[in-house]
Amino acid sequence: DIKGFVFDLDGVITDTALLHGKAWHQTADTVKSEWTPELAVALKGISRMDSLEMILKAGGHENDYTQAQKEQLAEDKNNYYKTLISTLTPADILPGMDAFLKELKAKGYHLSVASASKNAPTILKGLGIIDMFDGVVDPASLHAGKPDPEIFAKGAELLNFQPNEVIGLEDSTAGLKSINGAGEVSLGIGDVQEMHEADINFTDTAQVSLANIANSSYF
Ligand code: B16
Ligand code: MG
Repeated sequence: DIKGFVFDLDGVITDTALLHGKAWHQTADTVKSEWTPELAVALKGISRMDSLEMILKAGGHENDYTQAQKEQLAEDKNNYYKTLISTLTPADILPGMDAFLKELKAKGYHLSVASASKNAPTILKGLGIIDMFDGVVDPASLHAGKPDPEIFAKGAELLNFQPNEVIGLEDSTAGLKSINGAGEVSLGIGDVQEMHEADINFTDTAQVSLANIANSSYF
């Protein structure tokens, strides 16, 4: 029986992927790596320092910066990103997700957040929904980020549920691998081909509801 839901944040509850992209684009320009739509997609769900490494690699610059310089680049990106997320309001919740969260709370499900973002609590407060969650996994506590199963395993642990008692929601392939590796039911939001590893797939957040989940071919 499903008793809880573990949510990714960026791309599932709100579209901060656009804001991450805006900030990383600036970093790519600084280090003279080409910014492409493919790179933007590949960075979804990837931690801050791993994202920076991928941007440096894209331009063949991975050995051009010292560790201290890399930390400075990541800090600059985060400072810019923080100004971008400071304007988030409840209007920035993706279509259908506010109604879905309310439906889950009304039916007594327990909810947690498994986001790679260290800014997750700030974002949830801006969106006005932090009180709906029983827990938020601290990404600083992880040994390995997505696609490792650890973050979604911890999301279920925070709720005191077994992996097969929760549904994990994701928009990234790295995140889906994490959910599947943790032994949870995976719900992928996005392009069918990109999300082919998901147990349940919806192309859009507006389609996510308990009725549509119950009617999906998985159940
Ligand atoms: P921060 P998610 C991820 O969030 C983003 O998708 C990814 O692009 C970002 O680099 C990562 O969080 C770290 O975020 O720099 O704010 O700590 O999709 O796992 O909710
Ligand atoms: Mg995401």
